[in-house]
Amino acid sequence: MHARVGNVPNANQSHPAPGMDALAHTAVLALGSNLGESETTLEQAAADLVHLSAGAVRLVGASGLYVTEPVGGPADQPDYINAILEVRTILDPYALLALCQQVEAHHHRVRLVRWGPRTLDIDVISYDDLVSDDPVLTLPHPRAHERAFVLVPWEQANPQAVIPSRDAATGEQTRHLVADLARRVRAADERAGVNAVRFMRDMNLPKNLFDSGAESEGV
Ligand code: A4P
Ligand code: MG
Repeated sequence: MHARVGNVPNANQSHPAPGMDALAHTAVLALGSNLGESETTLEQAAADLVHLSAGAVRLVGASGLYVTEPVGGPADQPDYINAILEVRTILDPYALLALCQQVEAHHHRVRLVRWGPRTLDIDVISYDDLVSDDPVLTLPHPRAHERAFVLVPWEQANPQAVIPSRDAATGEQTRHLVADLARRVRAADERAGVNAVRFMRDMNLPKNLFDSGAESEGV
């Protein structure tokens, strides 16, 4: 992908908190945990994303916490807690990924088994309308469009959300309503007689993590 934005701060650099109107990009992050105190970990991770970025990331939307059945990975791993955050940011996509990995490390994430149990996973699900097949940062996340544990909370966080994709045959970029994809995966679950994604409760997040919109409205 060639989406690096010139002169944007790195996630590890310290810089003054920008005004809301400077947070030009919208990204969607998926959080998952099935080890340790998962509910607290996800809420703490949301705060870490804002604080460790020194304000270069602010929240604009958050789903509730969902209890979800593990997809793939070793048999008998515990259920996950999953959630979605919609953020505004000045970080470029790679700096945002680095920030997510920094927050994962902060919560003692270790990588032992693919899709194995973890204290915290943060995936970049989408970043503006970017479509990229870079293995370091594939956008949108390559499995997001088929995963109930992403789509159902995402629809809750933003019922109007869209996910971009590129037609493999024509190379043309298209967009799908997340709500439509969520309906499809829920229907498949119903047919299979499973309830793989269950709403648990709202996330407990302080208001100051959120973009108030005040600056851009001139308030
Ligand atoms: N990478 C490429 N694109 C991205 C992206 N958009 N976001 C690279 C984040 N990372 C991306 O990730 C492996 C590598 O993917 C990174 O080095 C990064 O450069 P990882 O976090 O180390 O490993 P992972 O999360 O185990 O791999 P992966 O392939 O992202 O896993 P998935 O597909 O996200 O699946 N079931 C339930 N119910 N809930 C879950 O949250 N999660 C997984 C992980 C499986 N089953 C689950 C859940
Ligand atoms: Mg991951």
